[in-house]
Amino acid sequence: MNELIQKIGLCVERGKVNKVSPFPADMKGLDGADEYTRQAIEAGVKPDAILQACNDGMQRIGEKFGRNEVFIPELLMSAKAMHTVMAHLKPFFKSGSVKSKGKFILGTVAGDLHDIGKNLVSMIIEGNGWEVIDLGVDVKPASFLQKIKENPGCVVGLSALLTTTMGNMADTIKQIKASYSDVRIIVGGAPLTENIAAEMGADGYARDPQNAVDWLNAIGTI
Ligand code: B1M
Repeated sequence: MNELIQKIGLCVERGKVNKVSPFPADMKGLDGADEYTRQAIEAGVKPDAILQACNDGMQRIGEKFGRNEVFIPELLMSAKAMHTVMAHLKPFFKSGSVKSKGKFILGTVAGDLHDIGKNLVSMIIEGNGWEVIDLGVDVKPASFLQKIKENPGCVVGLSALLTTTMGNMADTIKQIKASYSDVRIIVGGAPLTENIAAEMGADGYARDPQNAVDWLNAIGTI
């Protein structure tokens, strides 16, 4: 089992999506994230352990990127491999029988294209009984405002992965609060801290999806 988990992490790190994928050249013809995840699930490996391996793989490729050892195309392939794994994990985080606890409008803020963390947050919050309205990436304040208008009583979640887009997050919060002062907003993403979130005027900060679920369940809505 451990071996399978390690292989999944390696496939994410190296951007090996599946067996037919020719990238990376030294892994051509070998199983990829797709096949190993299937095998791991069949072998009874816990989805949490698979997710952790993926996060570790992303962490390693991120560090390589930071050291200029890999470039954007490699990052994109890693993201693709991780999306492939997440597609397998999604059913495990979904529980259809739970009555909706409320509506959660989620998006990565304007100027920011990172969506892996946001998608994890989406899956896990949905799995905990919230109706998630995922607006995607590079979401302008006007799009959040429109969805809030259409969904009274909703809670909003904002994600940002770049220090340069944290300003857009602050601006989004300011615009939402100016029009809908009652709407509660939780933020998350690698460059944020609890203090930064508070300075931006967010009501909550979550360092990971479970943290966000705990916060949402604590505040409740409808
Ligand atoms: Co980019 N990127 N990237 N990137 N990228 C980082 C973030 C970076 C740290 C890499 C580095 O330099 N070491 C760096 C940011 C530096 C900074 O600003 N501090 C960086 C950079 C610089 C860039 C570009 C500017 C590169 C360039 O073009 N020169 C560019 C920007 C594009 C843009 O957005 N406008 C860019 C592009 C990309 C790709 C498109 C190639 C790709 C994204 C693909 C995709 O998402 N579909 C990419 C990737 C993959 C990364 C790294 C390697 C991995 C990010 C990731 O998915 N992590 C990343 C380095 C790293 O993180 N080690 C890096 C896994 C994910 C599960 O974690 O997203 O942190 P994370 O989410 C966590 C928590 O943060 C939290 O929960 C998640 C699960 O635990 N969380 C929330 C997130 N949102 C939340 C919301 C919540 C609650 C919790 O409530 C609402």
